[in-house]
Amino acid sequence: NRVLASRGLGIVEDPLAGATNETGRDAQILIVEDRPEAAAQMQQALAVDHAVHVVQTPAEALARVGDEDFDVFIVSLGLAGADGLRLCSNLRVMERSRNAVVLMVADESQRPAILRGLDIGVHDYLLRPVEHSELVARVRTQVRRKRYADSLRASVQASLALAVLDPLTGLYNRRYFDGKLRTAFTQARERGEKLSLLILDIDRFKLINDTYGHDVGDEVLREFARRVQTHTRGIDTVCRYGGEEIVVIVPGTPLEAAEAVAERVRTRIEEEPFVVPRCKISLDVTASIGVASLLPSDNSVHALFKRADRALYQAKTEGRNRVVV
Ligand code: GH3
Ligand code: MG
Ligand code: MG
Ligand code: MG
Repeated sequence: NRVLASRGLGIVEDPLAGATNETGRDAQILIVEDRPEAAAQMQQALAVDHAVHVVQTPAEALARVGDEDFDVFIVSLGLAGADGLRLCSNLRVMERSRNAVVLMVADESQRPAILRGLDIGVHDYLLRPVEHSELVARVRTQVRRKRYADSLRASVQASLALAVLDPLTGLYNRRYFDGKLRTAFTQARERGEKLSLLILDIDRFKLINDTYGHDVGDEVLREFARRVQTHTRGIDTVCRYGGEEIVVIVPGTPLEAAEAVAERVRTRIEEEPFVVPRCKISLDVTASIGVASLLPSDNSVHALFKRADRALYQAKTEGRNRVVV
């Protein structure tokens, strides 16, 4: 595979490389057509290349979308007593189908509806009587285009994830933390909400590395990350700040409640030994935690961060394995 670029986000493979030999076959297709003969003809033409399903009403189509992923929808604009165009519009915006291909089948007399369809993002249309080879070719082209778009989307998402995640622990990295803390700070100020920050640091971690080796140290870091993540809430942001330091942004939470969170996390680390299965060792690990909350006098995130860092330093000097606010 050709390599496109490496911009500090890891190597991004060229998504076009796959698209060029994409055949546009083996798609999941749903035909929405209430004229049995027309439906059967389209199904027959497309079944050579694809898996083809047929329903008769928009309601049936929407029910199927809830359960299955389709690549292509072929919607008749001449459904008796039902609005095919509205279905097209729904399919284009619904989470489950918005990346799928939508094609319309219409009569020449329905030009205005076709134009409206194209305007709301329907990909293409076919005029009745539908010509088999044209149907097959248009579907194939759209499937190829969709797969290219899918691979682009996937590689963009992968790059974005790489840019904000720490590879060892899977937590957010410091780059992400810096931006997120600024945003949380601004929001809390604007809305008059509470905001707290935890800084956690493993006690005597260097000793673990020195005694058992760096690999065991890495395993301990992963387990540390897992426990902090598990014992905080979904809306809290857990990031690996540096070596064996984790920071947690705790929005909407005053100092006393943040202290309770910190105490719970500290206990969960202390009370269960860390097991490294590969080496059959079980280690007693503890961590020190500094906690701080936003004050009206804080001019920037630095003031908040500094207080939490000082609290952590105090926890270390007072004997470790403790929470200081
Ligand atoms: P304290 O209780 O004062 O925090 O003592 P400590 O030994 O934990 O503190 P110190 O900052 O002296 O040591 C941190 C160690 O963390 C030193 C560094 O080699 C190690 N470290 C940093 N990143 C990693 C990593 O990704 N993997 C491993 N295994 N070790 C790491
Ligand atoms: Mg240290
Ligand atoms: Mg440490
Ligand atoms: Mg440290």
